Amino acid sequence: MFLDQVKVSVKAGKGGDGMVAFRREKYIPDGGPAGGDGGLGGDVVFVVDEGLRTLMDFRYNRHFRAEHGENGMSKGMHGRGAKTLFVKVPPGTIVKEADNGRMIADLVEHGQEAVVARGGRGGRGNIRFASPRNPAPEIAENGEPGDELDVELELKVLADVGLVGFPSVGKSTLLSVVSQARPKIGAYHFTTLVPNLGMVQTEDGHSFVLADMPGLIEGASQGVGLGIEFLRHIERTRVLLHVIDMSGVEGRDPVEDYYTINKELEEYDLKLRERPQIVVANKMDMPESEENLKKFKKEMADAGEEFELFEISALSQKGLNQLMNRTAAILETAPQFPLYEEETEKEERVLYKFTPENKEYMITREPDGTWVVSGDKVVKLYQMTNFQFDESIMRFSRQLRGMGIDQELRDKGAKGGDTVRIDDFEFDFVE
Ligand SMILES: Nc1nc2c(ncn2[C@@H]2O[C@H](COP(=O)(O)OP(=O)(O)OP(=O)(O)O)[C@@H](O)[C@H]2O)c(=O)[nH]1
Ligand SMILES: [Mg+2]
Repeated sequence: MFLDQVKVSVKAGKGGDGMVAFRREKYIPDGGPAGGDGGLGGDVVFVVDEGLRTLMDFRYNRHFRAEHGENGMSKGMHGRGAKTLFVKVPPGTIVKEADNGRMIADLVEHGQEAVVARGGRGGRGNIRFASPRNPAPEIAENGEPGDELDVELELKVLADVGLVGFPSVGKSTLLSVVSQARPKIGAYHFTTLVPNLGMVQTEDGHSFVLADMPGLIEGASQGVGLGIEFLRHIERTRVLLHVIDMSGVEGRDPVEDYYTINKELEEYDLKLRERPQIVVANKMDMPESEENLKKFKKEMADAGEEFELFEISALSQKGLNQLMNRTAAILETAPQFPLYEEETEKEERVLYKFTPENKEYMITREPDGTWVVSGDKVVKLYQMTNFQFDESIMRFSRQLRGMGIDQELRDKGAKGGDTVRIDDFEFDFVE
């Protein structure tokens, strides 16, 4: 199966907790604070690896967690920062926030990186809270939580090789026998309605993406049949495999087919005729094919048409290796297009840095009368408070007051003794 969309969850590391420590004995107040800061939590960074062509690796691995920063230590020692977690993605990967579809990054070039989840900063140790008025504070912050989010990865694949030809010549059949792709195959025209992609692995160790296109007919470039829609996809491929039904079972003439398809390609875009093209004589298992091929070769030679031709039978899987090896070899030297030729102009390609929304708090009331204070900033303050120390708790309540939360609670009618909840923490409101 060709995986071109996958949802993964990422979680950056939490910062290490700051430490409360004193130089000598804890109960000798002038010992001086000696608790170090926590280290930075690890970021989760997506990086493009040109060796990857699919999102296959994400099939069984969808959770990415960076490590936490190390806690601060006594004697003023800081905790170590955690390593960045690098997640490799193929070129052409678009990263979006799963919740709202917001684009985080459009990863195109080898080595390009995007920070998808940022690690939390380390909590400050008590050294940092010392002041002339409070020379031995029992205050330390816990580490900041790392970003946590689900992201949608989408691969905008650009096929390297495109299969073109009349309907029912066997394009989908060919794709199905050289790759894991399982396109619909049918004895009627226009079985294929949208391009199908498959990864081809040649026996000599090369790989490329092969696209099976809907059938072309005369007038396709003018919009006849399924027309222009997918000619755009063909335009992005670097090598064309022109599949011709040599059996003539449908009553068409292979020579005419050859000219008709090339005329349509040319009328759509002249450049398509310059693209390397291999002629694939298919259905060679049929009795009439041999004779038709002889005639085809002769007429082409007489007309001075030059191309490489491979005889195959997609149905009985004959001649496939030679064709695929040669295709891979041509690809090696075929011109490279800049990825996303057209889109580059339309969409601006920025590297989005992930910034969690810093919403201010919100106060709501539950049916049982509990006041609930929510919002990223408040919850973060709570999580970063070390509740083992009264001084730390007092600092927390000062911060809430500073944000105007006490006042707003009062304005909304909160009375002394009412329950207030922040995250999973409940306390009494004090007037
Ligand atoms: N005898 C024979 N039949 C073949 C061969 N390859 C494909 N077919 C048959 O030809 C018919 C059409 O095959 P598809 O692979 O669906 O053809 P297509 O080119 O993808 O057709 P569209 O999607 O309609 O454009 C099916 O009935 C296949 O079984 C072959 O090598 N030999
Ligand atoms: Mg098909």
